[in-house]
Amino acid sequence: MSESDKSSKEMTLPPKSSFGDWFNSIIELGKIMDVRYPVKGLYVWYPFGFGIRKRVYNVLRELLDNTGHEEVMFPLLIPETEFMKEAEHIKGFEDEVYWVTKGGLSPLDINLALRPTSETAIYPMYKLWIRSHTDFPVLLYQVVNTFRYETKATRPLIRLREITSFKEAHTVHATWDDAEKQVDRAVDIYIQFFKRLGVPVLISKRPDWDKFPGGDYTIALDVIMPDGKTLQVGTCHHLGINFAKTFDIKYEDVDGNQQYANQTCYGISERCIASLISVHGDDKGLVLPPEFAPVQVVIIPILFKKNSEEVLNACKKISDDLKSIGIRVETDASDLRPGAKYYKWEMKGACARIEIGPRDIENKTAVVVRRDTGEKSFVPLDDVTVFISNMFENFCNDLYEKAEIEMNERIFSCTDLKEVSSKLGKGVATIYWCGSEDCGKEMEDRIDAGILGIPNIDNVTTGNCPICGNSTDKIVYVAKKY
Ligand code: A5A
Ligand code: ZN
Repeated sequence: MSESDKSSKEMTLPPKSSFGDWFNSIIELGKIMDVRYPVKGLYVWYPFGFGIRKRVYNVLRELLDNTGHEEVMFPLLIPETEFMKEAEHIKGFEDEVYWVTKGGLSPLDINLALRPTSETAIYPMYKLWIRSHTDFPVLLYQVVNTFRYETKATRPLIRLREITSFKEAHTVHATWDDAEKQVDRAVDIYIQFFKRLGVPVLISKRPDWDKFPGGDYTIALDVIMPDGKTLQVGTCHHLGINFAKTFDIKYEDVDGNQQYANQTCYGISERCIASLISVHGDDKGLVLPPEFAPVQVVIIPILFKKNSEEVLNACKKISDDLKSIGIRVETDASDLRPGAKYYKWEMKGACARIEIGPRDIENKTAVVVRRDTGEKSFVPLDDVTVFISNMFENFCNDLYEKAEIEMNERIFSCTDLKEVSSKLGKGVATIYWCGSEDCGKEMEDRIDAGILGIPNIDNVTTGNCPICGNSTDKIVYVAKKY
């Protein structure tokens, strides 16, 4: 038995109500990542976890490819001379950059940054590629690893020093308005993406002091995690012409004049998988929508001396039928007791378990147990395939609806800061805010929590800013943030 098998054998999953411990344990017990790699903030994907990751990113790629984006690949190393060009951008990232300073034993002529994000790698090339208004829109993305020397506590999937699954899109447009429309489209794509994961999100416009360094504004997606804290799972930035000026990205407009290009960028990391696991998982382990479960159905033969061959044959038949319609099935005929097998496959988030024993053979039925609800059905052997495919059709939507109800129960509309404080830790509070930075920051100090931003919902009522007392129709989300 390997070390990791031993350690996970000894571990049991804490209840999800102790979310921090639950999350750390499920990363190991669910075979998502090995956290024992000897560099802080770097983790190793297990094959099972990577199977989930692969399927999640296939969906992300599909959504981008179907909306006119093209995938590319830029270098990991960025020369210091390019990195240092955009003043705001540097200010935002300089504490977080890893530097390569030597080649072998010799110091490099120009130090090289490990990309913390790729604006300064991509935009010098955009300068060369973009010539005319007919080149627009440019819609490129890449899925790469990026490096950020994070100083807050690192955690697998949530705060990494090597982000392994950084999807960044970088788009170029003629006008500011065109770029604004692209930001809206990007937000829509991300909402659809999270819907495919069954994960409801909150959308808000970040306050100016929290926008992307070098951008005009940022729209962010946040997920309310089970402990009531929010996780920023995606961001879409309008970059205006700030980077175009720095990197000299110009195009010839219809009248033959040279203009600076308008740009956007938007990113998603493996935090999307953190939210997938955290929102749906339960006290027994992973719960995954069928699209993302490496093993969708597990068949468990209940074997006694009597009829064991018939039981195995029936299992084989069902397994073949399910495979023929593209379902990922595993038959667990190992020596473990049935209870131990249930435990193992519940932990791994198999969406359905099929049990077949001698009595089932006599009745020509199988027992089918649905992972998320625990619902048990007796299904005629000949109908199992149809039963499973019907179950899977609604599975993700059911998860989404449940999660959406839970999310809405965790949004509290508040009228004063005392009320806000009493709700933080349970979820997100909304409160009026005049919009001034002074009031915003004082509010954050007083409640010891963060402003997420102004939600994209029409607010028709007015109220008073809790700091200056001025009347306003703006409300903000505030929360304890990851
Ligand atoms: N170039 C743009 C897209 C960019 O870098 N935006 S960003 O800085 O906001 O990062 C994009 C997303 O990556 C964030 O919204 C967040 O969800 C995720 N992210 C940022 N730092 C991370 C870290 N250290 N570990 C995991 N995910 C991170
Ligand atoms: Zn105010």
